[in-house]
Amino acid sequence: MTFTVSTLDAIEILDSRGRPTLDVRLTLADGTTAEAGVPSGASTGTREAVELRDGDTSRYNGAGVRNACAHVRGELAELLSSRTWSSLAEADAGMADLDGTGTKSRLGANAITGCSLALARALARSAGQELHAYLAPAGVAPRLPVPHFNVLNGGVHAPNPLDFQEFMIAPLGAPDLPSAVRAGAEVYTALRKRLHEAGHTTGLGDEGGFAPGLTRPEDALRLIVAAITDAGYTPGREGVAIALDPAAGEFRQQDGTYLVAGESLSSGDMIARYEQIVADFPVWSVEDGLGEDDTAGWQRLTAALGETVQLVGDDNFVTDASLITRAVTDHIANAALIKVNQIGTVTETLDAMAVCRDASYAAMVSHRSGETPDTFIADLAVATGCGQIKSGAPARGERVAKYNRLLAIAAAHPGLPYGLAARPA
Ligand code: 2PG
Ligand code: MG
Repeated sequence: MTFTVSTLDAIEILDSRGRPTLDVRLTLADGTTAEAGVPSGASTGTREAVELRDGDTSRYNGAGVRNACAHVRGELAELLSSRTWSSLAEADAGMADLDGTGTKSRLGANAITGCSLALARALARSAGQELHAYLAPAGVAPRLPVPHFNVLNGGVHAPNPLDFQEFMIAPLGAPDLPSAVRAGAEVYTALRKRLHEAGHTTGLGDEGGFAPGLTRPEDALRLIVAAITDAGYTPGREGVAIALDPAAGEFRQQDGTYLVAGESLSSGDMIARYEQIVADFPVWSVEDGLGEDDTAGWQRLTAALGETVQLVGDDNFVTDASLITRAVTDHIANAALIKVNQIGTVTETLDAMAVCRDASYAAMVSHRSGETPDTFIADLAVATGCGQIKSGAPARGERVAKYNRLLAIAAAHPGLPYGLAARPA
């Protein structure tokens, strides 16, 4: 299906952290319109596509995105309306070429991401398809993903002393998506009660999880296991399991050691710590367990735990098909986190997910810590059949918007399977 863009515009809006981001609006020549809100991360990999921020310290401490908006309505609008395109992939490649930097830093990865998301949405509408149906790659069976609810926040997402960034609950044993959402919300409520009774604050971090003044990750895990039981669920893969994103790059020191609860740990010590954690707690998945450049550590971690635990690369893979391809050769991790704005276009994101499928690596579609109510990632997760999504707590509007979109898809398509994608042997 060929198409032409007739108008493209963007305005500066606020994300869930109160920082500026873009809302992109696009019209196709056939009159179809679509919008997209652009997410923004706080714990970022060094090889991520680069957001364009104005740097004008008289506005939003320099974080304004007026220049990125100007590029949307300027160069990007000019490009997309200049000709007829044969596919989203062609238009995405055209935007990356126009930027010309390889990191999308000239026009802004935030500007290009917004255009790509809005264009994909418009093309789906124009074809009369739901977004997940439009995005589904040929030969891939769609599936409702296991939601990974981030119920306890630390690291750079919360002002508490907890070094690990995300403690998620994953209802792997739920029979269907509505039951999984219910389990997530019930455990979240039970955790609030536990924390309150133990005298901890129940204030929230950036992704809607509680941010108590805990220090040791094991103490957080103990409370979460208790909350799972309190809510009437079985802790573990047959019921509600736990997934961690320590985001270890954020507490890796100059000398290569990791500072956890005031203790300085080598890569080897960290691996031993994870081995103990997975022995003691129902942790089924660990993301960014080590820093992005700790390649030898990642190889040892994968050798030690890769057979039994899902090991997800985020900061080291940045949704980049070539980096994931290299990691497969290097025996690093067995899964990739997937964020559209980390690489900058929908097409490159689908490419990264295709690499995962070919290599039998799992893939988990992810929100960012700075979000808008945009629900694109819910459709992306269903379309690609990857079986996993993380979108923060089962609370706060910008987080639950994605889970609620999944509930709507589930209701409209009762035949869609739910759960982890089967990993080919
Ligand atoms: C992560 C993400 C999302 P941020 O590290 O996985 O949870 O955080 O968006 O801050 O990079
Ligand atoms: Mg991460």
